[in-house]
Amino acid sequence: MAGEPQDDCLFCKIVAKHVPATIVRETETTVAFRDINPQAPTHVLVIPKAHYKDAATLAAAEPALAADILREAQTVADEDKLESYRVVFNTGAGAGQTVFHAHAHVLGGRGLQWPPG
Ligand code: IU
Repeated sequence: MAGEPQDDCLFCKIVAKHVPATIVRETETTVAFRDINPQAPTHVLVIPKAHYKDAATLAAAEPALAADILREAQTVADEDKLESYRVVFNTGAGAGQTVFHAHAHVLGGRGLQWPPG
């Protein structure tokens, strides 16, 4: 069924607390944790507890949950006192997606270049 936990999904295991992560926020529908390989002083991943393979699939199936992710990204930025920050949804292997459970990268705490690589 759409959104059900997947046995082979690392982020589902983080949601279930079967794999450790440095969790900074948790709501009824989302978890936010520090990226294990940070690319900026703040690098937090905000994920839905429900499993969707990418952000577009999540938004199509549960738009309110996609909105929860964006709200949580702002709250993470507020809590880390970021004046500016970037939210990235890598979608598809060609764009650098390596974990196929929807997630927003929240990056900040240093100058960020545009365009990204
Ligand atoms: P990507 O957009 O799918 O490439 O992002 C996946 C991120 O998950 C990436 O930045 C990894 O460093 C991060 N990550 C993690 O935080 N903890 C883990 O155990 C694993 C990956 I594996």
